[in-house]
Amino acid sequence: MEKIVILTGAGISAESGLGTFRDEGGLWAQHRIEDVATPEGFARDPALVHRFYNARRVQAAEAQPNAAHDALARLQRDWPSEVVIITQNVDNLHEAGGAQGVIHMHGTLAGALCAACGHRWTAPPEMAVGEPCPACAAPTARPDVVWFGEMPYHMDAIYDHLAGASIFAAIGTSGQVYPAAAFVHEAMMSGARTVELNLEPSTGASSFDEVILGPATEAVPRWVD
Ligand code: BJW
Repeated sequence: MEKIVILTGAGISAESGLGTFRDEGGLWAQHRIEDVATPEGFARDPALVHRFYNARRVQAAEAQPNAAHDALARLQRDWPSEVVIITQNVDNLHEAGGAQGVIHMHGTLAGALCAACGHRWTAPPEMAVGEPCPACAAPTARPDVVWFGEMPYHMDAIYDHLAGASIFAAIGTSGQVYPAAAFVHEAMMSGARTVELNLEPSTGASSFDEVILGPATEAVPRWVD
């Protein structure tokens, strides 16, 4: 059966009101990556990191899926082939829009993770420093997200999907963060047709067979329908 593999990034949630990372005024213009998105930053100042993710958890809880999330869920429902959605996003807007089986390669704001024993549980709206792990009681609860220098989640399943892809689409991602930035090459090697949908051409745009420019809420429904 034909398989469509879709990789999404922060740009698909931008029109739902969630900030991207690298656009002008984005999250990385306001926060130092080393401070809030590395294990070393968390070890240095866990309170700062919790404040950063607590604020984003509140914003994400208030956000609604947009026409691009809805269109991908529709594609999954209606297209007579397998449609796999891999997201780098830590929000749950694909699921809220009705998508199934979404692969969260950079984790999710909804999750808490014990840095000591690896136990996972549902994050409270506000995480605090020193919160005990429900499994081992260590005071090492952290957001269940993937920081720089850590291994993204579900990589074996992702590479299996890319190896079987007939179509690969990257939506709203700048192509600056690996390993996601290299998925287009994996898909190409599997013989997939590759397409980028973005507001502006990404760093790796020249690697794609086709580039469709425009806001996700317009470009994605047009591509799907
Ligand atoms: C719109 C739009 C609209 C706007 N409509 N579009 C040197 C060379 C190569 C690699 C490395 C290197 N040094 C270090 C590395 C590895 C490192 C890395 O990639 N660093 C680079 C900076 C160079 N990567 C890692 O450490 C990763 N782990 C790893 O590599 O493990 C080893 C390994 C090896 C081999 C195989 C497998 C593993 C981990 C990376 C973790 C990234 N974590 C973050 C934070 C997650 C939690 C959180 O959300 O806070 O993930 S960083 C941040 O960037 C977040 C995102 O998921 C990720 C990607 O960002 P994204 O989604 O692309 O957003 P933006 O803002 O960059 O782009 C937005 C796009 O949308 C733009 O293109 C806009 O045009 C567009 N847009 N509005 C359509 N309305």
